Amino acid sequence: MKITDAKVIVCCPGRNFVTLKITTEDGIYGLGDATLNGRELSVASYLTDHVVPLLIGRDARRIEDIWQYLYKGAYWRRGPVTMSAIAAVDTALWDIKAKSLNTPLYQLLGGASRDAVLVYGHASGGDIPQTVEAVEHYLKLGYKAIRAQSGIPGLKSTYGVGRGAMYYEPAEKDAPPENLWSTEQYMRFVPALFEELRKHFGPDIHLLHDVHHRLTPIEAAKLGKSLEPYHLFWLEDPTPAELQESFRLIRRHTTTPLAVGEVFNTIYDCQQLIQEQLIDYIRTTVVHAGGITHLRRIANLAEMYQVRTGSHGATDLSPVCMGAALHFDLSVHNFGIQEYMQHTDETNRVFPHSYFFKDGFMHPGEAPGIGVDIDEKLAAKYPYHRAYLPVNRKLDGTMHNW
Ligand code: CS2
Ligand code: MG
Repeated sequence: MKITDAKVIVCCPGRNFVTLKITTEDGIYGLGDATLNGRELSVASYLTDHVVPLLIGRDARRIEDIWQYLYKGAYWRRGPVTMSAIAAVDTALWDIKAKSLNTPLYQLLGGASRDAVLVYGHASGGDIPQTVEAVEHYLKLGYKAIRAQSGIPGLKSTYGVGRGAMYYEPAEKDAPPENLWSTEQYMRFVPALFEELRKHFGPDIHLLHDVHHRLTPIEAAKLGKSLEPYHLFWLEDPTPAELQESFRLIRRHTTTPLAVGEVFNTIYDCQQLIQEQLIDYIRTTVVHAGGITHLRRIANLAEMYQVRTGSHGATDLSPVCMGAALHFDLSVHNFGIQEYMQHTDETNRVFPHSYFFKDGFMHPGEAPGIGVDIDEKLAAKYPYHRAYLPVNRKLDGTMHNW
């Protein structure tokens, strides 16, 4: 089953997406997400200029060999651009293989390990009452797990706090916005937010919180400890994780479960975190961590150490990634939870899909392959628009973590 064509489609139905479409000699095609928020065109070029010429004529069924060929053959290993490009090829090849066998992808990954996939949604507000309202809204929609973020009194803008009820978008067009940060104000505020949420909603709902890598290990340890009475499902990215051993310090002080990994791109980024059992959930994704093939490797390592998966699923991961992620989630034994930030209607129209949400759970659907398509004509009506993630400064103007 020779690959006859591979092309990169860049579009911006509200936000930028990079999609790889691989076609085979018998007319079957597969899709892979290659979106790297704020650096989209570098992956598009990596694919078009360096990878696509190597794919033409290759047997699309040799998924593992093509993965190794692209990873080892490049000489330059790892990194978000390389691994997102490899992920796109890998996802498209799994899509092709499942379509050619006329089966939904999860059946090739060992079949369903559960009936449906638990997801969490994003509730946020400018202050505590607005965040309470947002959580209430998600509960009404049927969500069983909700991430709560709130604006901090005295700080003009806070990352991760949405401007619309459902379609929060982290990147902004043309130039990176600048947010202001105060660790002291944040650390005082967050326990009060969760105290209020537990008062309103009781002990049963799963509550999550994302720190966005903003604290030092000892600050993170203190925050985790102060949140213990509110028994969070997880505390995410408490500190930057380049130094995996920093999690030892956090772990020593708190039993609040920890989730890390949305910015990781290989198993080597989380090897120590997993093997020393320093985290509870690994958040690597299909698109940024080398595709289904590499994500399964990470999940298998994690399973040995009782670490569960909790893949990143923000709106900058396209519906192609979401579809692939749901097949992975449904099949992998040590699944924990999947993030689900809903895409806009215009994005959903460009990427028609079989996956669906019901009562707090999602399912990839039974369409052959990953069950996500692209309407190329419609995509062409939304040209690329340069956009960036915000940067974060302390009150005195110093650049802060992330
Ligand atoms: C966030 C994201 O979803 C999350 O957990 O951390 O908003 C993340 O910052 C963006 O996806 C970055 O592109
Ligand atoms: Mg996050």
